[in-house]
Amino acid sequence: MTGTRSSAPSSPSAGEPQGSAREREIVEARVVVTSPGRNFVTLKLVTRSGVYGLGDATLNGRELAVASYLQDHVVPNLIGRDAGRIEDTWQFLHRGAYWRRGPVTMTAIAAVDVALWDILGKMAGLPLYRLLGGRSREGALVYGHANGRDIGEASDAVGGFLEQGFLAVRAQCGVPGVKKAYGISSGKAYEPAESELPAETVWNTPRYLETAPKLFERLRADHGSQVELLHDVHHRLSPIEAARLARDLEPYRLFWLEDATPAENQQAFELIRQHSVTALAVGEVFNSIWDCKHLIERQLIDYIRTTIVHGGGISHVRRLADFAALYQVRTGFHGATDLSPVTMGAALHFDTWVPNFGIQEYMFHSEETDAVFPHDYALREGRLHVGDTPGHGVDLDEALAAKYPYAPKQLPVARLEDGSMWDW
Ligand code: GCO
Ligand code: MG
Repeated sequence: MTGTRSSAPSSPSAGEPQGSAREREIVEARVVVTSPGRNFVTLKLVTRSGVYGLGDATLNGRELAVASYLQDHVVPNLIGRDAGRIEDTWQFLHRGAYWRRGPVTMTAIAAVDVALWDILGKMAGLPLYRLLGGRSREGALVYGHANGRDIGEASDAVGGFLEQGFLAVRAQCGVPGVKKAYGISSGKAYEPAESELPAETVWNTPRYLETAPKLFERLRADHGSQVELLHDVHHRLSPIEAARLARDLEPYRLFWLEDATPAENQQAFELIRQHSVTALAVGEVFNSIWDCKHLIERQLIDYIRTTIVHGGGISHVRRLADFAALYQVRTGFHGATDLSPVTMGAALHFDTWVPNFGIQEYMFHSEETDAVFPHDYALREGRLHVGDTPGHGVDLDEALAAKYPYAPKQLPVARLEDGSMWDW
């Protein structure tokens, strides 16, 4: 899918300064959908000078909705624009669209925004973190995903991460009597969007509430007090159940308890706070500062998870992070494998700069994905380090990408044992 201006990219004319308005003109925009192990949507913007930028536009299970939003409604507005007007383009796509917010819109805007920041970095010859204000830390603390069918297996998996040098690990385990509990993979790599139509799973809250504290009791007994442990409830509990779990987990000193209850009702977190001092993280499904304004202002959470691809790009997430800093809320960006290496690269530059950084989620992409998206970030001693390649440092091998056609896959759904729909 592509949009072009009749004149193709050409070399800058003699006498024009590097990065002039003419050189910065966007002459081509391509939406690339590829499936190297899983689906990814990428936007490539090309300027008249030939410098290009990449933005991730992947929304798990709804990939083609974002691809169409970009191709049919955004790309025609980009051709002929000055790639240097990052803020104005953001405002144009957000304010100017009239229909604001929502995951599809904000993911599309993010793709444009990140591609423009990438172009700015490449034209300036600077890595993205330097454009944002420079390095605040040497590397970004990351957490890996350990899971097991039972508590013993989950503990072994945590041990495996510690052997690899991880300092922080998210732990999930199977729940007796629950088939396909959240976070437990059937294969080697955890990938929830497995089938063309959503897989049906069955959820049992009382069994889960019994199991989770036992998992963390065992993890502290097996691995001691130094490792940072995290856990994701994945939106399954009511506010009072979430409060009870947060209180029951207190002795095990979690780095955070994530998505304990759905957060559309931001006030719900007041109840959890009244009952526990377990640190709380929320926000991977948010796409705007308005989704978490109350949570942050009332200091109802400790970490905000909204990351660049689903939160309107660097330009919006930067505002969100600055707002969160006023309340000592720190970032803890979503980083599951359904966010492409382009998002990971951009997020890591952000993490390297942002003063109120907390942690970064990191799951390994498949070898096929890494080959389609060559990048210069690297894991060392539990932290991810960005390189000094200008821009966000992640590229797209379009010839290789073309070998992996789109394959429709959706996320699972959850029901209670009586058949009622529940939150997955
Ligand atoms: C996490 C997440 C993911 C989501 C996935 C949905 O904390 O990593 O909850 O695994 O389920 O990103 O597409
Ligand atoms: Mg999560």
